[in-house]
Amino acid sequence: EPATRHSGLDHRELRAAAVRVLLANWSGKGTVPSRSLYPHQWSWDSAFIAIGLRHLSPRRAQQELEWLLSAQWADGRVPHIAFNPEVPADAYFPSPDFWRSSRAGRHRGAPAHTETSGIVQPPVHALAAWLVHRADPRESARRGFLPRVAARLESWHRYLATHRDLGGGGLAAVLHPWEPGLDNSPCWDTPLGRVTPAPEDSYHRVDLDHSVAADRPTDLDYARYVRLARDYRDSGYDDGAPHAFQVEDPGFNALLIMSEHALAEILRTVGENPSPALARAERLTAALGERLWDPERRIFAPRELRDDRLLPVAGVSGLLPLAVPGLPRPLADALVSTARGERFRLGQVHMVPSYDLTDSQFDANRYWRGPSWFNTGWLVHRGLRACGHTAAADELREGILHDAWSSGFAEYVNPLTGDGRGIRDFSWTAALVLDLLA
Ligand code: 9WN
Repeated sequence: EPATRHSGLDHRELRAAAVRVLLANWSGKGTVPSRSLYPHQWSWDSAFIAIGLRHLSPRRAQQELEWLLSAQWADGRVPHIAFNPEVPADAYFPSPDFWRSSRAGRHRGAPAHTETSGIVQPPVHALAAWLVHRADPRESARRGFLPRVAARLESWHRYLATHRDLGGGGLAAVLHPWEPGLDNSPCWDTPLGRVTPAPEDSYHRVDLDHSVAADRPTDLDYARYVRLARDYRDSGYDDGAPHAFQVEDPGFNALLIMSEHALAEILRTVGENPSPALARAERLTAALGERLWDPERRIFAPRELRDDRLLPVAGVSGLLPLAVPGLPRPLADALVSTARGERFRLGQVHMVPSYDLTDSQFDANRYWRGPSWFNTGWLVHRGLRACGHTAAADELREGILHDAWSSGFAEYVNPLTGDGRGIRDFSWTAALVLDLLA
């Protein structure tokens, strides 16, 4: 019996429990990913959370996105964290006094009224905004939701298309492993390995006060994360400055393409010209195929810009283009067969492992080095459904719901056993469950 075949799950009970998680994590203006480990607002978390919240309260889902977008910088970047000033500074590291956005980011138009980080996360926001609008178009129109967010989303995408096209090939680059959201994935081991670690006595890892060390990135990873973030800050968050870490990630770009299509719908709905968003989507899709397809592993792979080469790795972000509208059929078919093959064993393990099961760097428990996460599972599910793989999509959906329930809405699970890892009552786990149940 495959590990993912389940029965007897009470969907009403599951929905009620997911709602309780989201209500408990609502901070008044946005939702924290976790009360303990992540007590501020995170960028891509809020997008996934809004996708779930729309089934509970379309208005709250709109507010979630509006609040995040109010932390946007004038250069267009949406910061990966919007800090809540009411939360003590030592509750999360790196804190506002590390990022110093209102001072160090002044020349890039960081807001003066609020503190944020200076890096970004995957652009899921326009997709989320469109899905939130569609959940209740009347409430959306009444509040003028789309007109409120359209210009901000357009400027966010323009920032990525211009300031972040560091490779010159039409894709957005990430400058820090926190940016693609898959922090310690083995995908980054080679480029990150070149970064000189910051002295470990120069900061304190608050994350280890809330989570098991074996489930989290190592101290050496953190020392390098700190170095990269400090250097970027000290350049005044200048995308044109030299960067020790510069990678084009397939997941980040796939989400950007999905969001460009959503933005085109948003622009059409508010009576504006959708062509710029559609043109960017087309260019990005072509560049994704030209620059990131690995014909040997039959998956999309990250391109390291320093040496201009594809990294020989298979991570879950390489499967996410499955959800890109209009991905050429042969590529979509190849991705499905890779997902079903020995590297990810879709249908035989719990959800979708974050990294290649056959690689020596796979670790079933440590964060993004192997565990299955609910947001990437949701995205692969969306891709399977869009490509007409209905039975596989249904099976993955059941698996996601079951794993969320049995793990208490864990942050991630061991793909081989389904055991919850990281913290519990994690917001996007609950939100995406609500979406799958709707
Ligand atoms: C750093 C909030 C975030 C997620 C990321 C996840 C983790 C932060 C951390 O938590 O990253 O941004 O402190 O480890 O990797 O995807 O957005 O849930």
